[in-house]
Amino acid sequence: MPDTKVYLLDGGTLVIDGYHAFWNRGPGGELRFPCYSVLIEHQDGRYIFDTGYDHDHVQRVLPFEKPLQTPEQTIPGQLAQLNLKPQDIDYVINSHYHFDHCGGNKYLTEACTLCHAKELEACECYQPFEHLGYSDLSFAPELQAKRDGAPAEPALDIYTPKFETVTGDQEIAKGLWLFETPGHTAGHYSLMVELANRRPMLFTADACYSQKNMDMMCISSFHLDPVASLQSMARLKELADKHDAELFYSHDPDSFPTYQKGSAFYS
Ligand code: 5PN
Ligand code: ZN
Ligand code: ZN
Repeated sequence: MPDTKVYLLDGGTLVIDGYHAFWNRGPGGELRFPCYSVLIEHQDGRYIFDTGYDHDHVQRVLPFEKPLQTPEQTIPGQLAQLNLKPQDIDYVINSHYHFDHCGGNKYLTEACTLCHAKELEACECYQPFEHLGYSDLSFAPELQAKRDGAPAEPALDIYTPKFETVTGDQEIAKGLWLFETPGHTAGHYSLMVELANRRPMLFTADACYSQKNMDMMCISSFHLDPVASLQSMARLKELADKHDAELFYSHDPDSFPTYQKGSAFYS
């Protein structure tokens, strides 16, 4: 049985203000941070956890985030570096449906799409202040059409993802664990991957942007529920302790350069 391998796919960078990265703490000023996806080669198939942002979407809807993404940093570009095509991906897991985590879903036309049941609901009934976060619905053309008030004629030529929703903590495949970490959004999941030759990798996703957020127990300003967000950060710490797992943060300008990328992998 082949061992599980984990590759990190570099998705480029965005800019937010320091007060958005560190809620009510700052310091303020432009902060450029990385976005990435996680490719897991598993005996049951190829999984991608999060798919980064779409450059054109950000340029159109949030140009103040100054997206920097080369063609090599798109999902097709990153997969090509590993001699893979988008059609080779069997499952997409989305931690949540903010634009910087689902922008590449649309390329993965053969994949079954997995998320928390509450997160799929949130795409249709988010709070008014979550408008920008949930601005990219390209992963679900039917939801996009509904939002646009377009006639619901079934277009057979568009990408129609297969959704599977989950609730609770789940081992979705051997050694692949989803842990509920709500607060940042209603149905946020973090992912732990158990590997043969090293400590488990615990991908926080946006339940914790960076090591600094964890050190200060400071959440980001983008959140549905700040109290739940803080509880989820505490939960990540406990999970890391319990499983002797290494935390991998979602948007950490300091940690990301130390992560293995490209054709290097964790196993
Ligand atoms: C990077 C980023 N920028 C803006 C928003 C937002 O409005 O909700 C989430 C989010 C982001 O992750
Ligand atoms: Zn987010
Ligand atoms: Zn994010």
